[in-house]
Amino acid sequence: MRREKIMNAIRKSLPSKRFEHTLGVTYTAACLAMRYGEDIEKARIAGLLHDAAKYMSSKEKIQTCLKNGLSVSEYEEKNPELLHAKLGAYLAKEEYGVSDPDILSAITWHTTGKPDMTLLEKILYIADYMEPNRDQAPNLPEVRKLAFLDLDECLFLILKDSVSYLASRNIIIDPMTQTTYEYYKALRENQGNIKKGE
Ligand code: DGI
Ligand code: FE
Ligand code: FE
Repeated sequence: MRREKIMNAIRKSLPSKRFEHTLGVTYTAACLAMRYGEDIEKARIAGLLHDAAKYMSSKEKIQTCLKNGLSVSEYEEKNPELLHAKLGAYLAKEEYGVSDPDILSAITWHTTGKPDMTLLEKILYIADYMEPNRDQAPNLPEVRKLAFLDLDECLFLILKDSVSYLASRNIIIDPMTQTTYEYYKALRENQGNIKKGE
């Protein structure tokens, strides 16, 4: 499906607030793609479709995964909201005809992140967190500035704040969120040592 067609279909399928967020992610991802030399069109398609599965019910999320051979971990079973990421990639492929593996994997990992993300995965993860309609997260001004200066440093700050937010609200942290946080924390510490010549 062409981008305009995808946008019209997504506009119809999401509540207006979520569509506004979706456009915010799309434009923010496009800006980051410009900054870092990623394919702008891929960033826009990933942005448009990343939350496509957000409004399936929990039951529908689990059933759609099981029916289509997508894994559901014990954490995902307890927090089916997490499944909207891999189901977004599923809908992107099956309903919107997206076959590009870079786009599908960026959508799959946009909620938890994963260690050693590709450029497009980082761009979508960061754009989702900092798009202009977001106003709840702490440190947004710093995150927004860092995004254009140092992607890995920006990821670390987002992951640190997300893990402490989830912990402070007694929300179970998905192992992939935790592993991603530890990966980018270690990467940052190692790079710090290299800079200091250790
Ligand atoms: O879909 P969005 O709201 O745009 O953003 P998102 O895809 O980052 O999803 C945010 C939701 O995912 C929010 O309700 C918190 C939840 N979430 C993110 N990481 C974890 C998590 N929930 C649990 N239980 N564990 C996590 O590690
Ligand atoms: Fe999401
Ligand atoms: Fe989102």
